[in-house]
Parts: sequence; C-alpha cells; structure tokens
Amino acid sequence: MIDLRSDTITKPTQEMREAMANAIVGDDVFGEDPTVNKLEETAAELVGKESALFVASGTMGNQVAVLTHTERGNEVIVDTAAHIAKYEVGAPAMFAGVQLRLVDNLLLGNTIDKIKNAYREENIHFPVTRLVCLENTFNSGGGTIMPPEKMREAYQLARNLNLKLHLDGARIFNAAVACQCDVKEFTKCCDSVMFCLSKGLGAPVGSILAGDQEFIKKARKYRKAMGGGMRQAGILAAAGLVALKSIDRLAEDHSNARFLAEGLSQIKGIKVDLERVQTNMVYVEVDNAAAFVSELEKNGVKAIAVSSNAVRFVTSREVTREDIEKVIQIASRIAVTNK
Ligand code: TLP
Repeated sequence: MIDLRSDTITKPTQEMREAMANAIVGDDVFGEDPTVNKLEETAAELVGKESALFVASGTMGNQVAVLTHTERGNEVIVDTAAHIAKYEVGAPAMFAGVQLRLVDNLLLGNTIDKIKNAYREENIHFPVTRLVCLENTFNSGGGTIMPPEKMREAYQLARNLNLKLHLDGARIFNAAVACQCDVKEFTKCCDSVMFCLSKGLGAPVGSILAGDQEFIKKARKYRKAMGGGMRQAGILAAAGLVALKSIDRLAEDHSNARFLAEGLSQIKGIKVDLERVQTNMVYVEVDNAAAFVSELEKNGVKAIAVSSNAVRFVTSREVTREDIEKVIQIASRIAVTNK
C-alpha cells in the first residue's frame, strides 16, 4: 500500500527506536525525567520561547493552550475550518468552557480585518474576547503558509486589543522549511505555539507546547488535570529529540507533493489548485470523492475523502518519488471512470 492519508502514519526510524531503548528516564510528574527535560529545553530554544511542555498529542497541546489562556465564557476567534474548530471533538466547549467565534476565511483572507470585525468591545451582552488562534501551515487550506509578515501584523493587532495569540503550528517546520527561514520568524509572532513531533518529523507520539515561563507553569498543571502526566515519558521524548534533527528532510516531502500535484493536475477529471500546494499536502477536486478514494484503495493507494468532492493526499517519509509516480499512473487510469 502507498499511504498518502496523512503524515501522522510515519513510523519511528531505527535511530529513534535505539534512542527510545536507551533513554534515561525518571518520573516526569516530579520533573525528574532527564530526557523529557532535555526535549522541552531543546524545543523551547528552537522556537525561541522561555519554556516548553511535552504533551501527548497536537490536540492536547492546543486544548491545554486554550484552557491556559482563557476563563470560562470567554470568546476565542478561530477560522471555521481550523483544526481546533473542526477536528478537536468540540473540546474548547468541553474543557475550557469557551465560545468559539468562528470566522470564515480568517486564515486565507484579510486576517487583520477579520480579527478586527470579530473582536467585541466591552458590552454587558457580550462575552470577553480573549484569544485568537491561527494555524500554520493551514491544513484545510491545503497545507498553505501564512507568511511571517502577516503573522506579525496579526500579533501586533492582538496585542493592541489585549488578546492572546495561540499558534496551532502542528506543521510549523513545514512552513519554515518551505520559506527557507528560521522557524522563529513565525513563532516570535505568538504568545504560545504547539507543534507536532509525530507528523512529518516522524516521532511515534507527542507534541510540544511552548510559551513564557508563567504560561507553561500553568499549562503543566492543566496537562496533569487532563491526565497528561506521563511518568517515564522519556521513552517517547527520546524519539522526539531524534525527530528534531530531521527538520530539513521535510523539503523532500514538499518536492514530492509538488510532483504529485503537477502530475494529477494533468489528468482529466481531477482539478488541483497548484497555488495552494505549498508544503506536503495536495487537495484535489473530483466528481465523486468517495468513489475515487475507493478505486485508489483497490489499486493500492490510500488517500482521504475530505468532502463529497475533495480528496487529500499527504506526503511523508513513508512515500518515495517512485511511489508518487505510481500514484499518478493509477490515478490517470481510474479518473476516467470516476463519474
Ligand atoms: N491532523 C490530522 C487529522 O486530525 C485531521 C491530520 O491527519 O492532518 N493541528 C493540526 C493543524 C492538525 O492537522 C492536527 C492533526 C492536529 C492539530 C492534532 O494533532 P494530533 O493528531 O496529534 O492530536
């Protein structure tokens, strides 16, 4: 099978497995796991924040961030199609007890105007707007990058309005590698950032939440409350440390995605917006996404139908250029019959 469903399918490398087997561990709830401590220090430094917290998943990192920044009844400005709003099980309502102010095209449109319009002044009828969440790269937008300048403007505005800014940077290193810039160009434009070790970077489990010391101290307590105090988690952190050494290889995933997108765009019956193919994702439009995906699967290719007429392909370490060539051939055979 050629698995293009997600970059979450990446399996730990031999180097990770060895690091995991040899990891020096301790009880992380007591702050005594040297490998977790090392990962948290390394990650904080990498994204230019004072402190960091190792969490079980991207969802946990985002939700701990929302909890830490807000109080019950606050309002959070977020794109309607952002992961936090769309794919996190309604957790902001479940745990933080906040109301999401869903904004169409917050991320791909004029972000500044959209934040200004969504922000609410003090009024007895209104919730207190407290937080803005951005997502970079933007998954549902096609893995698109919000350029550092746009993030900087959004952060400036958030500060002027006394709002906190959280960045769902599940794939922020994809953005940095694609822009050939330091990841700090993005992460300096937020109060907190979550990034995933378990996607293109290839670790089996785990994400990082980073921010200032006070924020992370509070977040650590919320992580515990959510059941995320993981004891000898150094076993997992060891793989995370190895993952952080492989950031540069994301460029290969990007080049494979571009190759796939260009190949698929030549096929009759498949539409691709090539401008949106900026990192490791390719979203295509077909007449019948479910039928197309099912035909692909019969031919040894896995992808995800994200709506009735859209299919997502994600490149990762698990797929080679030869695999992509095969996928293009298979897609061109079946696209004709996909009605
Ligand atoms: N995204 C997954 C699915 O949940 C859709 C994927 O396959 O892309 N933020 C963003 C932008 C994400 O894409 C994801 C995962 C998360 C957060 C959550 O990370 P996990 O899966 O570790 O909870």
